[in-house]
Amino acid sequence: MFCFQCQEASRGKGCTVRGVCGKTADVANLQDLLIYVLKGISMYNLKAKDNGINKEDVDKFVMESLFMTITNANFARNDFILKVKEALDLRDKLAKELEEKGIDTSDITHDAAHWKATEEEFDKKAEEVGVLTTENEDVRSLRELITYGVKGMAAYSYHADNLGYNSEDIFTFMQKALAATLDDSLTADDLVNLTLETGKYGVDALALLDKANTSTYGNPEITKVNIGVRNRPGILISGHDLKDLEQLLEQTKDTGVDVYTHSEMLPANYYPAFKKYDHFVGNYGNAWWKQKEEFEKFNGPILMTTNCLVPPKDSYKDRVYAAGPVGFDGIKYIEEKEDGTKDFSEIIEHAKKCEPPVEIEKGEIVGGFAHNQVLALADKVVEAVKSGAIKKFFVMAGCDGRMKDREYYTEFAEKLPKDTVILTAGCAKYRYNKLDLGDIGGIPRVLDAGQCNDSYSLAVIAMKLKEVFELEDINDLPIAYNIAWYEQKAVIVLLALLYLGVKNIHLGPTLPAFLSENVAKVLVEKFGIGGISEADKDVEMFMAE
Ligand code: FSO
Ligand code: SF4
Repeated sequence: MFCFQCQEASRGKGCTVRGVCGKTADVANLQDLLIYVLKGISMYNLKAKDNGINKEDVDKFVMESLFMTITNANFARNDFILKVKEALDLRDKLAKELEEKGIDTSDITHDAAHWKATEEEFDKKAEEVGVLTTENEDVRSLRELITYGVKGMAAYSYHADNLGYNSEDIFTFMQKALAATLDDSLTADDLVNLTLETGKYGVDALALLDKANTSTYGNPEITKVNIGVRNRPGILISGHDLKDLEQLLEQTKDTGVDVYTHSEMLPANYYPAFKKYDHFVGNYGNAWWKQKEEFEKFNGPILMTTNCLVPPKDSYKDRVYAAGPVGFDGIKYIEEKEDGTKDFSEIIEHAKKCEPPVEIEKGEIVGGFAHNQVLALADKVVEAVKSGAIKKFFVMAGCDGRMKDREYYTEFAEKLPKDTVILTAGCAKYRYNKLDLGDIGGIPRVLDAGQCNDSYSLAVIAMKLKEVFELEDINDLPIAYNIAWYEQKAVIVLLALLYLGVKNIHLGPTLPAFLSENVAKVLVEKFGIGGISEADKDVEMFMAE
């Protein structure tokens, strides 16, 4: 195996024996193989699209399969074996259909579009199609940067699609980008351009998900979220899928079972539509990487709707349920029914037999500062900037992770001058959302917009402020970007911000292992991308900018 798609890539280079995330070598290889078939499918499906044939089932298959390969989503060998088989069938069916329609596919010659193997041969084939098969380091770097961006785009498109919002343009782009990563005629410059285009479609995907979420559940509003517990059994729901949460809340009504959010599901508490449920208690625990201790203490069943799953301990494994792209050998999977709904009754019955959660924290945290809410406060915010009460905003969106060097973000937040405000989104927030950082004239110093996709909200806020202050360039605003990344959704968020023209983003705790020296240089020269050093020094550096 060779995998370097996330921030925790071993030794900052890549995992080669087993993933730091817990992914086994055979699963890593099968993920590569699945991506490889998806590229073959894309070649045919783009041809179909060129000829006016639109196959939504293929679009969705590609999107869902991409999502399964994201870090910490699916660790189950069998899920990937089945998916690769399905993918090969789909690819060959598509090729046949085109042939029957008299569409010339003779220019589709790549092995990804033609290879065949029995299930027993999958592992061997998988070893031949991994990341390292692209020998040129820079081309490999760009190809993977694009692929990871597309994985992130697929994840966000998946949630929007669950709520009935999708875009053919986004589907087509994902496949165009996938196919392009096997096109040897493309130069490094072509791939740089494709990377920027990935950012453009990233913006579209984020905007679509924002529309899906807010049209379905209302605009997030300032909310105090309880982080303590009640004395009834509970179900803990994690991941990012709001539709799953809605169904769980509906199905747990009047059952005597409470529902708590975990990690990236916390922002669900900010949506008006979920406030009507009395048994929706609040949030339990912290960012994904603390789940081993926290799931143990929760006592009740846990529903993982997306990543980030940490390989569960035997002591609570029987309480973990998977849905959507998630998978792990030996945990129960809740299938989606034909009509698109899910039946969570098994989890609810399980919960009834469990003890209530052990209290690990008490009190409340405040969030709900997505674009609509912040813009409703715009007068107050603008006034605070004009009067000098707020000197600078710090966008500290992104992800958290288990590495010790992420303590930097807590320290950085603590050391920021009192006249600064942190704008956050994603699980990165758990490094500072429980600190007492105070407020500025009633505006809290940590404004949480929501999940990692709600980083889009922060960009909307920035664009609005640019308008209000009548500035030419978004970079003239008093906003600095100190972003923490972990997995591939953060890659699409980063590419989206670059597409929107944001410069001088600092990325940490380390730069991606998949950026070659030359590709990193392009990002530095074109966009002023930088790393981080020490909290003290960085606070000083940012404040002087
Ligand atoms: Fe975090 Fe995990 Fe939301 Fe990611 S829970 S790390 S970028 O999945 O998607 O922020
Ligand atoms: Fe390693 Fe990250 Fe890949 Fe897991 S996802 S194998 S931790 S690089």
